[in-house]
Amino acid sequence: MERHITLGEFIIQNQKDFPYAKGELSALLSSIRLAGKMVNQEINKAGLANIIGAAGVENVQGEAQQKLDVLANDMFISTLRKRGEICGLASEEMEEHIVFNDEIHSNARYVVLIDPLDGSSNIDVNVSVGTIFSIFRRVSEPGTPVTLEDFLQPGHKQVAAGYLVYGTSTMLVYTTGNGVHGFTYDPGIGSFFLSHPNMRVKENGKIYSINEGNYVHMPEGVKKYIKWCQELDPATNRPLTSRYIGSLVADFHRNLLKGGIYIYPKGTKAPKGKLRLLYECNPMAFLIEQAGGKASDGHTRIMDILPTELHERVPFFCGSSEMVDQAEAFLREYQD
Ligand code: P6P
Repeated sequence: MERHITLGEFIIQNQKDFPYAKGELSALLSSIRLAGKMVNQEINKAGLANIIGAAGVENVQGEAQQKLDVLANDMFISTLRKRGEICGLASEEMEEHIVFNDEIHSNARYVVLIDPLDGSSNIDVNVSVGTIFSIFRRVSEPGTPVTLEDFLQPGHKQVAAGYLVYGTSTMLVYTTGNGVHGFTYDPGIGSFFLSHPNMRVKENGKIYSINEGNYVHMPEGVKKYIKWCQELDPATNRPLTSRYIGSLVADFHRNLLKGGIYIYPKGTKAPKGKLRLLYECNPMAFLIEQAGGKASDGHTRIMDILPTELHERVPFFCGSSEMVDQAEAFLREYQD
């Protein structure tokens, strides 16, 4: 039986997808693959080992930091540092970006932004969590220490983005601007195999994904969109289905496969929304656009937003293009 191609073989076969790179981007994706395998192993053990539960410290978001958050962050930093491809890294778990400014790294051409373990509050209840990454070419001069400006680039400058979803199976899904490709991990062999080549999201879908517990805090246009989703109208395949896992990577991945929209709007509780532009919304926006979908803050294309702060939040509407268009129409109608 013909076996599937591995991630490593796929990267080699598609070197042409990595413009300008002399193999650096390929090596970078390979180190993310390695770190993903290590995190996956820890997550699978979490139910048994004593690393479950809060680490007793708070991260920059003021959230109780799960031990696996800390572990995942450390694993990605140490794995990425060992390869000479990046000159700096920013993470949800750290207030400031870190500079790799020894001789080898300060001449590297890429920076990585990462949410090492998104949805980590779900770990203790055995719900899928994920790692999200975003890769840019540096804008500062090689040979000099990386600067904040290297990280504050608009999403359309990304050279690669992707996620690992640690679920019933572990998958790595990424894009370099040449389509979206999904790889499923076989722990018995220790390799990721191409299982979802050229992933495309349906233009329209039946699933809307939003935390309706925040309904009273939402803008009027979002409330109207939710009610529209729930109306009985067979002609437009309504009512839709509500699915909300509370883990962005898991909700996004399901919508990518089945069609749907994920919304985290602004609200009185969260004036700018909850999700982070740089290491959650931008990478997911790159992926969904490469799969034929859309991502906006309700008005502006996510990847056109010029970042001003490392941890800035934005409202997030992402998924099937016709569903994002419909939600945006309600926001315009109610001037939200
Ligand atoms: P809420 C996890 O904390 C996260 O960043 C996303 O993974 C998830 O979609 C969202 O927040 C859940 O937030 O407020 O609905 O619990």
